[in-house]
Amino acid sequence: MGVLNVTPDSFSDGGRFLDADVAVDHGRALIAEGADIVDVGGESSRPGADPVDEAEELRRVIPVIEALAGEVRLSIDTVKPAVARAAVAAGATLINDVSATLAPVAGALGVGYVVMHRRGTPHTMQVDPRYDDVVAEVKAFLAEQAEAAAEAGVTEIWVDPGIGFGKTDEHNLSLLRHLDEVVALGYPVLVGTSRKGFLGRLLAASDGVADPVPTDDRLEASLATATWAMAQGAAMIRVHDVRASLQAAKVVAA
Ligand code: PMM
Repeated sequence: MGVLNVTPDSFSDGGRFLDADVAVDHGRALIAEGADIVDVGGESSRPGADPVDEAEELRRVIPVIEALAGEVRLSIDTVKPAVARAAVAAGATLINDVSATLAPVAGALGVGYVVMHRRGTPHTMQVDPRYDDVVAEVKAFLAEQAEAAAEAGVTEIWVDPGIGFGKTDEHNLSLLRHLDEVVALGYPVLVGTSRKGFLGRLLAASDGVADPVPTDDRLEASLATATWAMAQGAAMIRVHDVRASLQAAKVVAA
């Protein structure tokens, strides 16, 4: 799954693809690099991000989906029912919902659904997240939500532990360390670690420097975690760097 953020403020690519034509070109580049799915998002979910109103989100994503429909499978990264509906009408066939609230929409529309775990909202999620047992709690949440999605009529259900969404670096690492347990729930697993903050901090700590390694210098770390996730059984990885990730995927598959 290649990431196409049509936002001014996403953490690694904010502002780069805000113009619809530029976004469509980038989507085509992701397809050329081998993406099976392009995940179009118009509202940043990074820690501290401000919500976007519905009209603006629609204005960002719908022309891009319309332009790319028919060229690749499209998913819509949104938490708003109206945006999900319009995106599906425009050609998206997968709803990627970081709020875990849109299963009824996916069920009614007959499209696939990604249920992701998060704690809090972008404004609150990184304020002292705590769990008694992060792996057990995330697994229980995903199992419950996936069952609810099935009851809502969704027939294609993905689960995602939500790396970076209301989790400390240690929580993220625990979830990756025990990803096989998430896979054992029996649903196809999606994992997104690409360029995320914990990688920048982990590399900086290892180098003994204070500032996190910048987003554009996290490719190798992203590939390491994607490779790990695939080896643990993840069925899909959500990435910015499609070509390199696909090469890693081919080697893991072999
Ligand atoms: N991460 C981001 C956005 N959407 N969706 C899913 N299912 N899983 C993720 O890990 C995820 C997501 C944040 O990354 P971005 O700002 O680069 O899009």
